Amino acid sequence: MSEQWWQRAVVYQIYPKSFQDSNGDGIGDLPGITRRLPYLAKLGVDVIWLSPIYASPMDDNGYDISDYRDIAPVFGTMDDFDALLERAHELGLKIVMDLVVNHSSDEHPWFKESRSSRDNPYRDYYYWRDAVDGHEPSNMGGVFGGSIWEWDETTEQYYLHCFSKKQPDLNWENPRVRDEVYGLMNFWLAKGVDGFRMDVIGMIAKDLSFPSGTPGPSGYAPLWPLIDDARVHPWLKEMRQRVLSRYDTMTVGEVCGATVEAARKYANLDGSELSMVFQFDHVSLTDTVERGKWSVEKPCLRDLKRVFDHWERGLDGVAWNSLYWDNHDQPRAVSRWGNDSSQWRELSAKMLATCLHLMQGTPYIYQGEELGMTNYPFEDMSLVDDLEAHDGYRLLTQDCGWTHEQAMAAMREKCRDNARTPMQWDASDKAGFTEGEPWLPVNPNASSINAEAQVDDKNSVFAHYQRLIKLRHESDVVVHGSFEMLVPESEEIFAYERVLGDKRLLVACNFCDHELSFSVDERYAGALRVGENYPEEGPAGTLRPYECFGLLLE
Ligand code: ISL
Ligand code: CA
Repeated sequence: MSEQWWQRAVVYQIYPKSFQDSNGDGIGDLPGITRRLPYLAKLGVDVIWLSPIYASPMDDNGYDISDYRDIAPVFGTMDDFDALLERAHELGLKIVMDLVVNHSSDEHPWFKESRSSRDNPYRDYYYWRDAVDGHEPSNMGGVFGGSIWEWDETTEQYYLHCFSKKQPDLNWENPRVRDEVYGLMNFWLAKGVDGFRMDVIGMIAKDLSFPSGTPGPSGYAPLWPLIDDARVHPWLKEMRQRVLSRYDTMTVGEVCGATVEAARKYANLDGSELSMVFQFDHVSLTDTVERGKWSVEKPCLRDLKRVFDHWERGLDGVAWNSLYWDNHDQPRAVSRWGNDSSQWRELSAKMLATCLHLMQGTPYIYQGEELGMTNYPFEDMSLVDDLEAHDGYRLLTQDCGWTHEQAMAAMREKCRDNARTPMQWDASDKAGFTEGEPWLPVNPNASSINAEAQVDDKNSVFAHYQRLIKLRHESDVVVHGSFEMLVPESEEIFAYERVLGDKRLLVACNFCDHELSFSVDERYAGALRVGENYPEEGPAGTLRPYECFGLLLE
Protein backbone atom coordinates (compact mmCIF):
# COMPACT_ATOMS: atom_id res chain seq x y z
CA MET A 1 0.00 0.00 0.00
CA SER A 2 1.28 3.50 -0.78
CA GLU A 3 1.59 5.97 2.09
CA GLN A 4 -1.70 7.37 3.37
CA TRP A 5 -1.76 10.99 4.57
CA TRP A 6 -2.78 9.98 8.09
CA GLN A 7 0.38 7.90 8.51
CA ARG A 8 2.48 11.08 8.56
CA ALA A 9 -0.09 13.12 10.48
CA VAL A 10 -0.39 14.18 14.11
CA VAL A 11 -3.87 14.47 15.60
CA TYR A 12 -4.99 16.94 18.25
CA GLN A 13 -8.05 16.11 20.33
CA ILE A 14 -10.37 18.91 21.42
CA TYR A 15 -12.85 18.40 24.23
CA PRO A 16 -15.15 21.26 23.20
CA LYS A 17 -16.71 21.84 26.60
CA SER A 18 -13.30 22.71 28.08
CA PHE A 19 -11.36 24.29 25.22
CA GLN A 20 -12.48 27.91 24.78
CA ASP A 21 -15.64 29.71 25.81
CA SER A 22 -16.69 32.65 23.63
CA ASN A 23 -19.88 33.92 25.27
CA GLY A 24 -19.20 33.88 29.00
CA ASP A 25 -21.47 30.96 29.95
CA GLY A 26 -18.46 29.03 31.28
CA ILE A 27 -18.75 26.33 28.61
CA GLY A 28 -16.44 25.99 25.66
CA ASP A 29 -18.05 26.34 22.23
CA LEU A 30 -17.48 26.26 18.47
CA PRO A 31 -16.74 29.98 17.98
CA GLY A 32 -14.18 29.57 20.77
CA ILE A 33 -12.51 26.72 18.88
CA THR A 34 -12.49 28.72 15.64
CA ARG A 35 -10.78 31.58 17.45
CA ARG A 36 -8.03 29.24 18.63
CA LEU A 37 -7.36 27.48 15.32
CA PRO A 38 -4.26 29.59 14.60
CA TYR A 39 -2.77 28.24 17.84
CA LEU A 40 -3.17 24.70 16.50
CA ALA A 41 -1.78 25.67 13.12
CA LYS A 42 1.23 27.10 14.95
CA LEU A 43 1.66 23.87 16.90
CA GLY A 44 1.75 22.18 13.51
CA VAL A 45 -0.79 19.39 13.93
CA ASP A 46 -2.60 18.07 10.86
CA VAL A 47 -5.92 16.84 12.18
CA ILE A 48 -8.35 17.93 14.88
CA TRP A 49 -10.59 15.31 16.46
CA LEU A 50 -13.62 17.02 17.99
CA SER A 51 -15.28 15.19 20.86
CA PRO A 52 -19.07 15.23 20.28
CA ILE A 53 -20.73 18.56 19.50
CA TYR A 54 -24.13 17.18 18.44
CA ALA A 55 -27.50 17.88 20.03
CA SER A 56 -27.53 16.09 23.36
CA PRO A 57 -29.09 16.20 26.83
CA MET A 58 -25.44 15.99 28.04
CA ASP A 59 -25.84 13.13 30.45
CA ASP A 60 -22.31 12.08 29.43
CA ASN A 61 -21.08 15.39 27.99
CA GLY A 62 -22.36 14.74 24.50
CA TYR A 63 -21.62 11.01 24.26
CA ASP A 64 -25.42 10.70 24.37
CA ILE A 65 -26.76 12.12 21.13
CA SER A 66 -30.36 13.15 20.49
CA ASP A 67 -29.85 14.46 16.93
CA TYR A 68 -26.90 13.31 14.85
CA ARG A 69 -27.44 16.03 12.26
CA ASP A 70 -27.57 19.06 14.52
CA ILE A 71 -25.28 20.96 16.89
CA ALA A 72 -25.90 21.27 20.63
CA PRO A 73 -27.08 24.86 21.23
CA VAL A 74 -24.60 25.20 24.10
CA PHE A 75 -21.80 24.68 21.53
CA GLY A 76 -23.32 26.92 18.82
CA THR A 77 -25.15 26.50 15.52
CA MET A 78 -24.62 24.67 12.25
CA ASP A 79 -23.40 28.01 10.82
CA ASP A 80 -20.76 28.10 13.57
CA PHE A 81 -19.74 24.59 12.60
CA ASP A 82 -19.51 25.45 8.91
CA ALA A 83 -17.38 28.48 9.77
CA LEU A 84 -15.09 26.32 11.91
CA LEU A 85 -14.69 23.73 9.17
CA GLU A 86 -13.97 26.35 6.54
CA ARG A 87 -11.40 28.18 8.67
CA ALA A 88 -9.73 24.91 9.66
CA HIS A 89 -9.40 23.87 6.04
CA GLU A 90 -7.98 27.29 5.12
CA LEU A 91 -5.31 26.69 7.74
CA GLY A 92 -4.59 23.20 6.43
CA LEU A 93 -6.22 21.48 9.40
CA LYS A 94 -8.48 18.49 8.87
CA ILE A 95 -11.53 17.84 11.04
CA VAL A 96 -12.47 14.42 12.36
CA MET A 97 -15.85 14.04 14.08
CA ASP A 98 -16.71 11.77 16.98
CA LEU A 99 -19.17 9.13 15.80
CA VAL A 100 -21.12 7.77 18.78
CA VAL A 101 -23.31 5.02 17.37
CA ASN A 102 -23.02 2.12 19.78
CA HIS A 103 -25.80 3.96 21.58
CA SER A 104 -27.92 7.08 21.22
CA SER A 105 -29.52 9.26 23.84
CA ASP A 106 -32.81 8.04 25.31
CA GLU A 107 -34.09 11.42 24.11
CA HIS A 108 -33.35 10.61 20.47
CA PRO A 109 -36.62 10.41 18.46
CA TRP A 110 -35.72 6.81 17.52
CA PHE A 111 -35.75 5.78 21.15
CA LYS A 112 -38.87 7.79 21.97
CA GLU A 113 -40.64 5.90 19.18
CA SER A 114 -39.05 2.62 20.16
CA ARG A 115 -40.22 2.75 23.75
CA SER A 116 -43.73 3.91 22.86
CA SER A 117 -45.12 0.47 21.97
CA ARG A 118 -43.96 -3.08 21.27
CA ASP A 119 -45.09 -2.92 17.66
CA ASN A 120 -43.67 0.50 16.85
CA PRO A 121 -41.56 0.37 13.65
CA TYR A 122 -38.59 1.65 15.67
CA ARG A 123 -38.89 -1.06 18.33
CA ASP A 124 -36.02 -3.06 16.82
CA TYR A 125 -33.68 -0.08 16.72
CA TYR A 126 -32.76 -1.04 20.30
CA TYR A 127 -32.49 -4.23 22.34
CA TRP A 128 -35.70 -5.04 24.23
CA ARG A 129 -36.05 -8.18 26.34
CA ASP A 130 -38.62 -9.69 28.67
CA ALA A 131 -37.98 -10.10 32.37
CA VAL A 132 -36.74 -13.53 33.40
CA ASP A 133 -38.41 -14.75 36.61
CA GLY A 134 -39.24 -11.16 37.43
CA HIS A 135 -35.61 -10.05 37.03
CA GLU A 136 -33.21 -8.53 34.54
CA PRO A 137 -32.45 -10.90 31.63
CA SER A 138 -28.81 -11.12 32.79
CA ASN A 139 -26.66 -9.98 35.71
CA MET A 140 -24.02 -7.88 33.95
CA GLY A 141 -23.17 -4.38 35.13
CA GLY A 142 -22.69 -1.33 32.91
CA VAL A 143 -19.53 0.74 32.48
CA PHE A 144 -21.03 3.49 34.66
CA GLY A 145 -22.46 1.16 37.32
CA GLY A 146 -25.78 -0.57 37.90
CA SER A 147 -27.37 -3.17 35.66
CA ILE A 148 -27.08 -3.02 31.88
CA TRP A 149 -30.88 -3.45 31.82
CA GLU A 150 -33.46 -0.78 32.51
CA TRP A 151 -37.11 -1.61 33.05
CA ASP A 152 -39.58 0.35 30.98
CA GLU A 153 -43.07 0.60 32.47
CA THR A 154 -44.93 1.47 29.28
CA THR A 155 -44.20 -1.72 27.40
CA GLU A 156 -43.07 -3.87 30.33
CA GLN A 157 -39.74 -4.92 28.92
CA TYR A 158 -36.11 -4.13 29.68
CA TYR A 159 -33.82 -2.23 27.30
CA LEU A 160 -30.07 -2.68 27.08
CA HIS A 161 -27.63 0.10 27.98
CA CYS A 162 -23.93 -0.68 28.37
CA PHE A 163 -23.32 2.88 29.62
CA SER A 164 -25.79 5.10 31.50
CA LYS A 165 -29.51 4.41 31.29
CA LYS A 166 -29.73 7.54 29.16
CA GLN A 167 -27.52 5.79 26.58
CA PRO A 168 -29.59 2.88 25.17
CA ASP A 169 -27.60 0.59 22.85
CA LEU A 170 -28.53 0.70 19.18
CA ASN A 171 -29.32 -2.64 17.60
CA TRP A 172 -26.78 -3.05 14.82
CA GLU A 173 -28.33 -6.40 13.84
CA ASN A 174 -31.12 -4.34 12.29
CA PRO A 175 -30.15 -3.28 8.74
CA ARG A 176 -32.28 -0.15 9.10
CA VAL A 177 -30.10 0.98 12.00
CA ARG A 178 -27.02 0.48 9.88
CA ASP A 179 -28.64 2.45 7.05
CA GLU A 180 -29.32 5.32 9.46
CA VAL A 181 -25.68 5.32 10.59
CA TYR A 182 -24.34 5.27 7.04
CA GLY A 183 -26.76 8.06 6.16
CA LEU A 184 -25.57 10.34 8.91
CA MET A 185 -21.94 9.60 8.12
CA ASN A 186 -22.58 10.60 4.52
CA PHE A 187 -24.26 13.79 5.76
CA TRP A 188 -21.08 14.91 7.57
CA LEU A 189 -18.70 13.71 4.88
CA ALA A 190 -20.70 15.60 2.25
CA LYS A 191 -20.17 18.72 4.36
CA GLY A 192 -16.45 18.15 4.04
CA VAL A 193 -15.34 16.57 7.32
CA ASP A 194 -12.25 14.41 7.00
CA GLY A 195 -13.12 11.34 9.00
CA PHE A 196 -14.41 9.86 12.23
CA ARG A 197 -13.25 8.72 15.61
CA MET A 198 -15.67 5.90 16.36
CA ASP A 199 -16.77 5.67 19.96
CA VAL A 200 -16.65 2.11 21.39
CA ILE A 201 -17.07 0.71 17.89
CA GLY A 202 -15.72 -2.62 19.13
CA MET A 203 -18.87 -3.00 21.24
CA ILE A 204 -21.55 -2.78 18.56
CA ALA A 205 -21.95 -6.59 18.24
CA LYS A 206 -23.44 -8.38 21.23
CA ASP A 207 -23.69 -12.01 22.23
CA LEU A 208 -27.43 -12.27 21.71
CA SER A 209 -27.76 -15.00 24.34
CA PHE A 210 -27.04 -12.19 26.85
CA PRO A 211 -24.94 -14.36 29.18
CA SER A 212 -24.59 -13.87 32.93
CA GLY A 213 -21.32 -14.11 34.85
CA THR A 214 -19.83 -14.20 38.32
CA PRO A 215 -20.77 -11.05 40.22
CA GLY A 216 -18.06 -8.76 41.64
CA PRO A 217 -18.24 -6.49 44.74
CA SER A 218 -20.87 -4.31 43.05
CA GLY A 219 -23.21 -7.30 42.74
CA TYR A 220 -22.92 -7.29 38.94
CA ALA A 221 -20.84 -9.41 36.59
CA PRO A 222 -18.26 -7.84 34.25
CA LEU A 223 -19.61 -6.59 30.94
CA TRP A 224 -16.95 -7.69 28.49
CA PRO A 225 -18.17 -11.24 27.70
CA LEU A 226 -21.26 -9.61 26.22
CA ILE A 227 -19.19 -8.21 23.38
CA ASP A 228 -19.02 -10.45 20.31
CA ASP A 229 -16.37 -8.50 18.50
CA ALA A 230 -15.71 -11.01 15.72
CA ARG A 231 -19.03 -9.94 14.24
CA VAL A 232 -18.03 -6.28 14.09
CA HIS A 233 -15.79 -6.83 11.06
CA PRO A 234 -18.45 -7.59 8.43
CA TRP A 235 -20.35 -4.46 9.50
CA LEU A 236 -17.23 -2.32 9.20
CA LYS A 237 -16.58 -3.76 5.75
CA GLU A 238 -20.14 -2.86 4.81
CA MET A 239 -19.56 0.67 6.18
CA ARG A 240 -16.41 0.92 4.08
CA GLN A 241 -18.34 -0.12 0.99
CA ARG A 242 -21.38 2.03 1.58
CA VAL A 243 -19.69 5.18 2.91
CA LEU A 244 -15.97 5.41 3.47
CA SER A 245 -14.81 4.15 0.09
CA ARG A 246 -16.30 7.27 -1.50
CA TYR A 247 -14.05 9.66 0.46
CA ASP A 248 -10.44 10.02 1.50
CA THR A 249 -10.89 9.75 5.26
CA MET A 250 -9.04 8.99 8.45
CA THR A 251 -10.92 6.68 10.78
CA VAL A 252 -9.99 5.52 14.25
CA GLY A 253 -12.07 3.03 16.16
CA GLU A 254 -12.12 2.92 19.93
CA VAL A 255 -11.82 -0.78 20.75
CA CYS A 256 -11.68 -1.46 24.50
CA GLY A 257 -9.92 -4.78 25.06
CA ALA A 258 -8.54 -4.92 21.50
CA THR A 259 -5.89 -7.53 20.88
CA VAL A 260 -3.14 -7.27 18.28
CA GLU A 261 -4.88 -10.04 16.34
CA ALA A 262 -8.14 -8.08 16.24
CA ALA A 263 -6.36 -4.83 15.34
CA ARG A 264 -4.79 -6.56 12.36
CA LYS A 265 -8.33 -6.85 11.02
CA TYR A 266 -9.75 -3.50 12.11
CA ALA A 267 -6.73 -1.50 10.96
CA ASN A 268 -5.42 -3.63 8.15
CA LEU A 269 -3.32 -1.78 5.61
CA ASP A 270 -5.56 -3.20 2.89
CA GLY A 271 -7.96 -0.42 3.89
CA SER A 272 -10.98 -2.71 4.15
CA GLU A 273 -12.10 -1.46 7.58
CA LEU A 274 -10.58 1.43 9.56
CA SER A 275 -7.35 3.41 9.43
CA MET A 276 -6.42 2.50 13.02
CA VAL A 277 -7.81 1.68 16.45
CA PHE A 278 -7.31 2.90 20.00
CA GLN A 279 -6.15 -0.03 22.08
CA PHE A 280 -6.29 0.01 25.89
CA ASP A 281 -3.48 -2.32 26.99
CA HIS A 282 -1.17 0.41 28.30
CA VAL A 283 -3.85 2.48 30.04
CA SER A 284 -5.41 -0.50 31.78
CA LEU A 285 -2.22 -2.14 33.11
CA THR A 286 -3.19 -1.72 36.76
CA ASP A 287 -6.95 -2.32 36.35
CA THR A 288 -8.48 -5.13 38.39
CA VAL A 289 -11.69 -7.12 38.07
CA GLU A 290 -12.91 -5.90 41.48
CA ARG A 291 -12.13 -2.20 41.26
CA GLY A 292 -11.82 -1.64 37.53
CA LYS A 293 -9.64 1.37 36.81
CA TRP A 294 -9.68 2.68 40.39
CA SER A 295 -6.17 2.04 41.65
CA VAL A 296 -3.34 4.34 42.62
CA GLU A 297 -0.52 1.97 41.72
CA LYS A 298 1.92 3.05 39.06
CA PRO A 299 2.36 0.36 36.41
CA CYS A 300 5.89 -0.91 36.20
CA LEU A 301 7.88 0.36 33.25
CA ARG A 302 8.75 -3.12 32.05
CA ASP A 303 5.05 -3.91 31.62
CA LEU A 304 4.47 -0.65 29.80
CA LYS A 305 7.33 -1.40 27.44
CA ARG A 306 6.08 -4.91 26.87
CA VAL A 307 2.75 -3.49 25.71
CA PHE A 308 4.27 -1.04 23.26
CA ASP A 309 6.71 -3.62 21.95
CA HIS A 310 3.86 -6.07 21.37
CA TRP A 311 1.80 -3.50 19.46
CA GLU A 312 4.64 -1.97 17.48
CA ARG A 313 5.97 -5.29 16.24
CA GLY A 314 2.55 -6.88 16.01
CA LEU A 315 1.16 -4.37 13.52
CA ASP A 316 4.35 -3.49 11.59
CA GLY A 317 3.73 -3.93 7.87
CA VAL A 318 0.24 -5.39 8.44
CA ALA A 319 -1.87 -2.74 10.12
CA TRP A 320 -1.44 0.72 11.64
CA ASN A 321 -1.07 1.86 15.26
CA SER A 322 -2.45 4.87 17.05
CA LEU A 323 -0.23 6.32 19.78
CA TYR A 324 -1.63 8.09 22.83
CA TRP A 325 -0.90 8.74 26.50
CA ASP A 326 -4.10 10.51 27.37
CA ASN A 327 -7.51 11.63 26.17
CA HIS A 328 -10.72 12.92 27.74
CA ASP A 329 -11.21 9.63 29.62
CA GLN A 330 -7.71 9.38 31.06
CA PRO A 331 -5.79 11.32 33.69
CA ARG A 332 -3.12 13.76 32.55
CA ALA A 333 -0.09 12.10 30.95
CA VAL A 334 2.59 13.96 32.90
CA SER A 335 0.91 13.16 36.23
CA ARG A 336 0.41 9.52 35.36
CA TRP A 337 3.51 8.46 33.49
CA GLY A 338 5.94 11.29 34.23
CA ASN A 339 6.48 13.48 37.28
CA ASP A 340 4.34 16.56 37.80
CA SER A 341 6.43 18.13 40.58
CA SER A 342 7.67 21.60 39.70
CA GLN A 343 11.22 20.25 39.46
CA TRP A 344 10.55 17.54 36.88
CA ARG A 345 7.31 18.43 35.16
CA GLU A 346 8.71 20.05 32.04
CA LEU A 347 11.49 17.56 31.51
CA SER A 348 9.26 14.55 32.02
CA ALA A 349 6.46 15.97 29.84
CA LYS A 350 8.96 16.40 27.01
CA MET A 351 10.42 12.96 27.62
CA LEU A 352 6.97 11.36 27.33
CA ALA A 353 6.36 13.25 24.10
CA THR A 354 9.60 12.05 22.55
CA CYS A 355 9.02 8.49 23.70
CA LEU A 356 5.56 8.35 22.10
CA HIS A 357 6.01 10.47 18.99
CA LEU A 358 9.01 8.61 17.64
CA MET A 359 7.29 5.23 17.55
CA GLN A 360 5.46 3.83 14.52
CA GLY A 361 1.83 4.96 14.39
CA THR A 362 -0.23 8.13 14.36
CA PRO A 363 0.32 10.19 17.53
CA TYR A 364 -2.57 11.88 19.33
CA ILE A 365 -2.16 14.95 21.50
CA TYR A 366 -4.93 15.68 23.98
CA GLN A 367 -5.62 19.38 24.58
CA GLY A 368 -3.18 20.79 27.14
CA GLU A 369 -0.79 17.84 26.89
CA GLU A 370 1.37 20.07 24.66
CA LEU A 371 1.68 22.46 27.64
CA GLY A 372 2.38 19.76 30.21
CA MET A 373 -0.98 20.31 31.97
CA THR A 374 -1.39 18.19 35.11
CA ASN A 375 -4.08 16.41 37.12
CA TYR A 376 -6.31 18.52 39.37
CA PRO A 377 -6.04 18.40 43.20
CA PHE A 378 -9.63 17.25 43.84
CA GLU A 379 -10.26 17.17 47.63
CA ASP A 380 -13.84 15.94 47.68
CA MET A 381 -16.54 15.01 45.22
CA SER A 382 -18.22 18.43 45.20
CA LEU A 383 -16.02 19.71 42.37
CA VAL A 384 -16.16 16.44 40.42
CA ASP A 385 -18.76 16.41 37.65
CA ASP A 386 -18.25 13.14 35.75
CA LEU A 387 -20.88 10.44 36.18
CA GLU A 388 -18.27 7.68 36.02
CA ALA A 389 -16.35 9.23 38.92
CA HIS A 390 -19.45 9.50 41.11
CA ASP A 391 -20.23 5.87 40.47
CA GLY A 392 -16.59 4.98 41.17
CA TYR A 393 -16.62 6.84 44.48
CA ARG A 394 -19.75 4.93 45.50
CA LEU A 395 -18.21 1.61 44.42
CA LEU A 396 -15.00 2.23 46.38
CA THR A 397 -16.52 3.59 49.59
CA GLN A 398 -19.64 1.39 49.74
CA ASP A 399 -18.88 -1.86 47.92
CA CYS A 400 -15.12 -2.08 48.50
CA GLY A 401 -15.00 -0.52 51.98
CA TRP A 402 -12.43 2.17 51.21
CA THR A 403 -12.21 5.33 53.31
CA HIS A 404 -13.10 8.72 51.86
CA GLU A 405 -9.39 9.61 51.75
CA GLN A 406 -8.45 6.42 49.90
CA ALA A 407 -11.24 6.97 47.39
CA MET A 408 -10.23 10.59 46.83
CA ALA A 409 -6.63 9.53 46.25
CA ALA A 410 -7.90 7.24 43.48
CA MET A 411 -10.02 10.09 42.04
CA ARG A 412 -7.01 12.40 41.98
CA GLU A 413 -5.00 9.76 40.15
CA LYS A 414 -7.60 8.50 37.72
CA CYS A 415 -10.86 10.40 37.39
CA ARG A 416 -11.75 11.67 33.95
CA ASP A 417 -12.28 15.23 35.15
CA ASN A 418 -8.50 15.55 35.50
CA ALA A 419 -8.47 15.84 31.72
CA ARG A 420 -11.58 17.99 31.52
CA THR A 421 -10.61 21.07 33.55
CA PRO A 422 -10.43 24.17 31.32
CA MET A 423 -7.64 24.62 28.83
CA GLN A 424 -4.99 26.93 30.29
CA TRP A 425 -4.51 29.77 27.82
CA ASP A 426 -2.97 32.43 30.02
CA ALA A 427 -2.13 33.34 33.62
CA SER A 428 -5.33 35.30 34.28
CA ASP A 429 -7.95 34.35 36.83
CA LYS A 430 -9.97 32.02 34.56
CA ALA A 431 -6.92 31.08 32.48
CA GLY A 432 -8.34 32.87 29.43
CA PHE A 433 -10.90 30.07 29.08
CA THR A 434 -13.98 32.12 29.97
CA GLU A 435 -15.16 35.48 31.24
CA GLY A 436 -17.79 33.70 33.32
CA GLU A 437 -17.77 30.82 35.79
CA PRO A 438 -16.08 27.77 34.25
CA TRP A 439 -18.16 24.57 34.41
CA LEU A 440 -15.20 22.78 36.03
CA PRO A 441 -12.60 24.61 38.11
CA VAL A 442 -9.44 25.95 36.51
CA ASN A 443 -6.33 24.22 37.79
CA PRO A 444 -4.58 26.53 40.28
CA ASN A 445 -1.31 25.96 38.41
CA ALA A 446 -2.66 27.86 35.38
CA SER A 447 -0.73 30.92 36.58
CA SER A 448 2.51 29.14 35.63
CA ILE A 449 1.38 26.46 33.14
CA ASN A 450 -0.33 28.17 30.22
CA ALA A 451 -0.12 28.63 26.47
CA GLU A 452 0.77 32.31 26.51
CA ALA A 453 3.93 31.60 28.50
CA GLN A 454 5.00 28.85 26.13
CA VAL A 455 4.16 29.58 22.51
CA ASP A 456 7.15 31.83 21.85
CA ASP A 457 9.60 30.15 24.21
CA LYS A 458 11.82 27.74 22.31
CA ASN A 459 12.54 25.76 25.49
CA SER A 460 8.88 25.17 26.31
CA VAL A 461 6.95 21.91 26.25
CA PHE A 462 4.90 23.45 23.43
CA ALA A 463 8.04 24.10 21.35
CA HIS A 464 9.19 20.55 22.01
CA TYR A 465 5.90 19.21 20.59
CA GLN A 466 6.27 21.56 17.62
CA ARG A 467 9.67 20.07 16.82
CA LEU A 468 8.45 16.48 17.17
CA ILE A 469 5.52 17.12 14.83
CA LYS A 470 7.82 18.69 12.25
CA LEU A 471 10.19 15.75 12.54
CA ARG A 472 7.40 13.28 11.77
CA HIS A 473 6.45 15.30 8.71
CA GLU A 474 10.02 15.18 7.42
CA SER A 475 11.41 11.82 8.45
CA ASP A 476 10.63 8.56 6.67
CA VAL A 477 12.21 6.44 9.37
CA VAL A 478 9.96 8.03 12.00
CA VAL A 479 6.89 7.22 9.90
CA HIS A 480 7.78 3.81 8.51
CA GLY A 481 10.80 2.38 10.34
CA SER A 482 10.54 -1.01 12.02
CA PHE A 483 10.65 -1.12 15.83
CA GLU A 484 12.97 -2.91 18.17
CA MET A 485 12.98 -2.48 21.94
CA LEU A 486 16.41 -2.02 23.54
CA VAL A 487 17.23 -2.95 27.16
CA PRO A 488 13.78 -4.59 27.53
CA GLU A 489 14.49 -5.68 31.11
CA SER A 490 15.30 -2.18 32.37
CA GLU A 491 12.81 -0.80 34.90
CA GLU A 492 14.05 2.73 34.29
CA ILE A 493 14.95 3.20 30.65
CA PHE A 494 12.60 3.05 27.67
CA ALA A 495 14.82 2.82 24.59
CA TYR A 496 14.20 1.60 21.08
CA GLU A 497 15.52 1.61 17.57
CA ARG A 498 13.73 2.25 14.31
CA VAL A 499 15.17 1.00 11.04
CA LEU A 500 14.20 1.68 7.42
CA GLY A 501 16.72 0.37 4.86
CA ASP A 502 19.97 2.12 5.78
CA LYS A 503 18.19 4.80 7.82
CA ARG A 504 18.16 4.43 11.59
CA LEU A 505 16.81 6.18 14.65
CA LEU A 506 17.69 5.42 18.25
CA VAL A 507 15.48 6.79 21.03
CA ALA A 508 16.48 6.75 24.70
CA CYS A 509 14.24 7.90 27.56
CA ASN A 510 14.96 7.93 31.27
CA PHE A 511 11.69 7.42 33.17
CA CYS A 512 13.10 8.27 36.60
CA ASP A 513 14.49 11.17 38.59
CA HIS A 514 18.10 10.03 38.86
CA GLU A 515 21.01 9.58 36.51
CA LEU A 516 21.53 6.23 34.80
CA SER A 517 24.12 4.73 32.56
CA PHE A 518 23.20 3.98 28.99
CA SER A 519 25.64 3.41 26.20
CA VAL A 520 24.94 4.13 22.59
CA ASP A 521 26.20 1.96 19.75
CA GLU A 522 29.18 3.48 17.92
CA ARG A 523 27.35 3.52 14.62
CA TYR A 524 25.45 6.57 15.92
CA ALA A 525 28.62 8.69 16.20
CA GLY A 526 27.86 11.89 14.31
CA ALA A 527 24.10 11.23 14.16
CA LEU A 528 21.66 14.13 14.29
CA ARG A 529 20.26 14.72 17.80
CA VAL A 530 16.47 15.05 17.74
CA GLY A 531 13.68 15.22 20.33
CA GLU A 532 16.14 15.96 23.14
CA ASN A 533 14.97 17.67 26.32
CA TYR A 534 18.18 19.03 27.82
CA PRO A 535 19.75 22.07 26.14
CA GLU A 536 23.24 20.59 26.10
CA GLU A 537 24.51 17.11 25.51
CA GLY A 538 25.36 15.24 28.74
CA PRO A 539 28.41 13.10 29.50
CA ALA A 540 28.73 10.07 27.21
CA GLY A 541 27.21 6.87 28.55
CA THR A 542 24.68 8.53 30.84
CA LEU A 543 21.06 9.57 30.89
CA ARG A 544 20.27 12.44 33.26
CA PRO A 545 16.95 12.51 35.23
CA TYR A 546 14.06 12.23 32.77
CA GLU A 547 16.46 12.83 29.92
CA CYS A 548 15.48 11.80 26.43
CA PHE A 549 17.02 12.08 23.01
CA GLY A 550 16.83 10.60 19.57
CA LEU A 551 19.81 9.93 17.30
CA LEU A 552 18.90 10.03 13.67
CA LEU A 553 20.91 8.61 10.80
CA GLU A 554 18.96 9.60 7.73
O1 ISL B 1 -13.77 6.07 30.51
C1 ISL B 1 -13.40 4.92 30.60
C2 ISL B 1 -12.48 4.54 31.64
O2 ISL B 1 -12.35 5.58 32.50
C3 ISL B 1 -13.78 3.88 29.66
O3 ISL B 1 -14.26 2.75 30.25
C4 ISL B 1 -14.76 4.45 28.69
O4 ISL B 1 -16.04 4.43 29.19
C5 ISL B 1 -14.67 3.64 27.45
O5 ISL B 1 -13.37 3.85 27.00
C6 ISL B 1 -15.63 4.15 26.40
O6 ISL B 1 -15.45 5.52 26.21
C7 ISL B 1 -16.19 6.18 25.27
O7 ISL B 1 -17.57 5.92 25.36
C8 ISL B 1 -18.23 6.40 26.54
C9 ISL B 1 -17.88 7.84 26.90
O8 ISL B 1 -18.29 8.13 28.21
C10 ISL B 1 -16.40 8.10 26.79
O9 ISL B 1 -16.12 9.45 27.05
C11 ISL B 1 -15.98 7.67 25.42
O10 ISL B 1 -14.64 7.97 25.15
C12 ISL B 1 -19.70 6.28 26.27
O11 ISL B 1 -20.00 6.90 25.06
CA1 CA C 1 -19.93 29.13 25.70
